[in-house]
Amino acid sequence: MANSKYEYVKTFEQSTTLLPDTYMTVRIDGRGFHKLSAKYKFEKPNDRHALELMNAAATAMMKELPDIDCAYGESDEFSFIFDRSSRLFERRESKILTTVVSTFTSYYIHLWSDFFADKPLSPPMPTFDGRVVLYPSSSTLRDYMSWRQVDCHINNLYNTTFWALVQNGGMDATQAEERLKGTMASEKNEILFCEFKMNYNNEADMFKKGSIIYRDCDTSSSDSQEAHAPAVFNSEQSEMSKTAKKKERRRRAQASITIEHTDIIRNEFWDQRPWLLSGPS
Ligand code: DGT
Ligand code: MG
Ligand code: MG
Ligand code: MG
Ligand code: MG
Repeated sequence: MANSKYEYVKTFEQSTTLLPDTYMTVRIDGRGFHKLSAKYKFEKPNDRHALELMNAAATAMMKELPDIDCAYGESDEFSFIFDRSSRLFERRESKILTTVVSTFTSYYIHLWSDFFADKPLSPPMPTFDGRVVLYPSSSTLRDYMSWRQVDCHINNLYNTTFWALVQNGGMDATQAEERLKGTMASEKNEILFCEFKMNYNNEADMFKKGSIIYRDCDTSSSDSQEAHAPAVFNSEQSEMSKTAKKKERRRRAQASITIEHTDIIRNEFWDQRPWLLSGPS
C-alpha cells in the first residue's frame, strides 16, 4: 500500500552502513553451550562430532554466501571474514549480522542428526549470538585471526590438562583448578607428559589449532583485479567492473571450499593463499 498515511513510520527506522573497504568480520558464538554440552553429553574436553557439526554448518554458510572468503572456528564459535570489497546487502550491518546468525543456526539444527543420530534435539534449541567487527587492514585482520587461534590453544591446553587430572588423576574440579592455578604452558605439558604419558603435540590438530575454512579460488588473476577495486569509483569504471564482478561471483560460487587445521598465525598460510587478503596491509 504505497503512500498510505501510515508510511511515515518508516522514518523511525535506523540503519548502520558498514565502512567500505574494510574486512567485515562476523563472529557467532553458541548461547549457553556450557549447559548444552552437558545436556547432550559432549565428550570432554573436545567432542569431535560437536566440532565437526560446527564446521559443517560453517561450510554450508560459505556455500550460501559467496562473499565470505574464509572462516575460523573453535569451541562453540566461528568467525566469518567477508571479502574486503563485498557490497552484500549494501553493507547494511543488521541485514548482514541477522542473515549470518540465522543461516548458521538453521544449518546447525538441520545438520545435527548427521552428527548425533542417537541424540535427538529437544527444546531449548541451540541458538547463537553474533557481532560484526570491521578490520581496516590485512594486518589487523591477521591479528584478529591470531587472537582467536591463541585463544583456542590456551583453552585447549588448559582443558586437556584439567580433564586429565580429573578423569585420570582422581582429582575433583576444585583440586584440578588449584593445581593448574598460575601454571605456564610448559608446566601443563609436563604434567601431561610425566603424570599421564600424554604428549600434547600428538593431540588432534582440530583440537589444538581449530578449523580454518577457505574458498579455494585464486582471484589474483588480472580479470578479478577489477572486482577488488575500491568501493568508490566513477560510472565508467562501474560499468567495466559489472562484467568482472559477475565473473568473480561465478568463480566464487564454483570454487571448492577447503577445511584445514593448521597454523594461521605464521605467514606461511597467508603467503600461500594471497587471494584471501586483498588491499593494504
Ligand atoms: P555464552 O556464550 O556466554 O552464552 O555461554 P557459553 O556457556 O556458551 O560459554 P562460552 O561460549 O564462553 O564457552 C563455550 C562452552 O561450550 C564451554 O563451557 C565449553 C563448551 N564446549 C564447547 N565445545 C565443547 C566440546 O567439544 N566439548 C565439551 N564438553 N564442551 C564444549
Ligand atoms: Mg558460547
Ligand atoms: Mg564460546
Ligand atoms: Mg578477497
Ligand atoms: Mg523480506
